[in-house]
Amino acid sequence: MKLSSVLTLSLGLALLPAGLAAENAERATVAFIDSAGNDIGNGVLIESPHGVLIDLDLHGLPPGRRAIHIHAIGTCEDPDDGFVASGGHLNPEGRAHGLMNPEGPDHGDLPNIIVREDGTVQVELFSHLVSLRGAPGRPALLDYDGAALVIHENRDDHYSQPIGGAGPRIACGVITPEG
Ligand SMILES: [Cu+2]
Repeated sequence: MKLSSVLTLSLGLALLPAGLAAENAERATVAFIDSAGNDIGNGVLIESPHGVLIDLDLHGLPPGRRAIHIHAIGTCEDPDDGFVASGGHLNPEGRAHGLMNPEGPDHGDLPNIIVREDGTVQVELFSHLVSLRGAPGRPALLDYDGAALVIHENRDDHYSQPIGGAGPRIACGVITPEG
């Protein structure tokens, strides 16, 4: 490709209306339940060229810093059993856990969420490690067995194995294709 056409191409991309890419981006939704089976809010996941934006609007959670991860199986069918059916972290390459771990992170790792005193949290997280439908180096959340977002009782120390000391699972939401 000639330099001039490269320049034209990059200019063309730069001139795209800012909202257009996001509006056309693939989305998934997540409806969360707690361990009593109560609705505690929702999330939206939006595919980007570099990963997935995770927009959360939750209530009914214990105040404080809580771990949240992407777990490998798209089910929250067992609140009475602590959501173990959602499996371990999305981790197809068997990496060590932890955003701060030199051997990590695994593909399910995310920063902690911080729940307000009234039990609510609104936050945008971003994972450059995953994709909704599959992309080079970024495993798909919407694969044959899906994936779930799982909130834990404790904060994630982002380092220790296997899950950063996050403790029991207190909430869960299945990542579901929109539409
Ligand atoms: Cu987890």
